[in-house]
Amino acid sequence: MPSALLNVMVNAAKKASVKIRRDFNELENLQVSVKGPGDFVTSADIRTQKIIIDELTKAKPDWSFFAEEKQNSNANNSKNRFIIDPIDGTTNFLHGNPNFAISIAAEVENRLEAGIIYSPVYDELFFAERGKGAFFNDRRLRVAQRKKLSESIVVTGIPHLGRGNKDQFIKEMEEIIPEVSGIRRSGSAALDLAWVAAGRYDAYWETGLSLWDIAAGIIIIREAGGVVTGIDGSEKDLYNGNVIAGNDKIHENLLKKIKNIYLQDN
Ligand code: 2AM
Ligand code: CA
Repeated sequence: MPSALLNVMVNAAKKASVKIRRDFNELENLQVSVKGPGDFVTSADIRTQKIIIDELTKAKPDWSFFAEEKQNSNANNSKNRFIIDPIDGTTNFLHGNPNFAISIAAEVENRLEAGIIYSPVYDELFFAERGKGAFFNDRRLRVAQRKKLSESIVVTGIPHLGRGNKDQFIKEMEEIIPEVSGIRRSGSAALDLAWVAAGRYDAYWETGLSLWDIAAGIIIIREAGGVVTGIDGSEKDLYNGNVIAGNDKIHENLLKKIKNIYLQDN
């Protein structure tokens, strides 16, 4: 049975999604406008976040928020907070690509207690609570059980104009390409983590993220029996937005390959 806290988070995401889907369908018309869809998307992000925060505040008025569009709203001394990305995969959204999601995590006494990732267009909900397992809609989630990188599909982020370390990424690719069954790039860190939890990907790594991109995914992966750490293997590096995730064996194998490259450059 999902807890009251989880229900509040799911309801907030679903309420915001009604508007997101409407905005997503409007994008087609905006592509042809002179100004283009960029500003519209920014305001879609802000509007979505407001709906989510308003809903969460009704249920938990004394909690604080750590969220992409306004980094520390309601800043108080609360040890309880929601960590929110209203639209993770904004570039996909902007291009009419449905691969984006709402990500909401709840931290109680400074520890991750619950996480949800909801994709409004696919209508897929991934969620977890500490000690209660991870779920996809009503089904229990398990990470994939493959033990060899040679059988694995791994997903990552790719540097692009204005973001990321190209040289580091190319070194990583030289290591990883000859080892794996496939490499993917989806554009939403939250969905990448959810899909690793669901066994659709065997592993994921990416650097330079923010906590709101990954907080819900961290608890969902762990409750699905997976391992997620920073790229130096630590929890601190994970909370700095550098992520590697998979089942224990694949995580260990991938970490061995990526860690040294990462440490040379950081
Ligand atoms: P966003 O869509 O909410 O911006 C894509 O590789 C992932 O990186 C997405 O989850 C994306 O989140 C995130 N991302 C894009 N730009 C970022 C930035 N400047 N800092 C942190 N994360 C970013
Ligand atoms: Ca994001």
